[in-house]
Amino acid sequence: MKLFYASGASSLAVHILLEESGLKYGLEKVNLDMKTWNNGDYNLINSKSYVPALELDNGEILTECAVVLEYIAHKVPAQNLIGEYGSTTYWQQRTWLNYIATELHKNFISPFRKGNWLPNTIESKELVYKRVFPRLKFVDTQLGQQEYLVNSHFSVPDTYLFVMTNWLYRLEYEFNGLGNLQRFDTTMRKRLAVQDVLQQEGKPHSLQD
Ligand SMILES: N[C@@H](CCC(=O)N[C@@H](CS)C(=O)NCC(=O)O)C(=O)O
Repeated sequence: MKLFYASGASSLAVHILLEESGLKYGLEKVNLDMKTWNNGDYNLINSKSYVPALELDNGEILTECAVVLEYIAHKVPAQNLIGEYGSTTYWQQRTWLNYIATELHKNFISPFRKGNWLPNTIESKELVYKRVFPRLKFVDTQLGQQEYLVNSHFSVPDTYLFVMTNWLYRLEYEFNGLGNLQRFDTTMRKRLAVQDVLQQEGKPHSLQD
């Protein structure tokens, strides 16, 4: 498998999960400003122009972060990254994946973006924070004192939530009132896979135009 990624983007969740899974994988860095990668036009890989994209061993391309995450987790059932299909745990994890994709991830995207998906002006930063804060507050309350989102056990939606808390730091947003999420972020950063992946990806994709 091969992951098309941009440093610090939502593809980070997939990268972390691949590392946690123990599966063999390769990496291809995408330049999201130019929509290029090592072999040319990235739109020929994913015509939605987004990362992540996962090239499967048979050459097919899988897209949509939440779906790619679920796909990887099901490949390694022994790792317990996702509950058995149909179990309560599975549906709780699916609910979080959907919530993070639709309520958090997309609300982090600046309505004024030019060449960047994250807000990069004071005005757009404020506007985005107004949209994401109440949703993050909901997650913070649900998380409570648990270490991880579902049953206090590390699983697939935690990798996606970590991208969101990492963006809070990148955008220099306040964690005011989000103490549980801040603790979650610290817990995630202690995981070896997370440390390895952050080091591998290096400096995040620029917030400049
Ligand atoms: N629906 C897609 C959205 C992915 C997405 O928004 N990716 C961002 C990075 S976090 C991106 O590639 N943006 C490039 C652009 O907007 O041109 C998914 O869930 O995977």
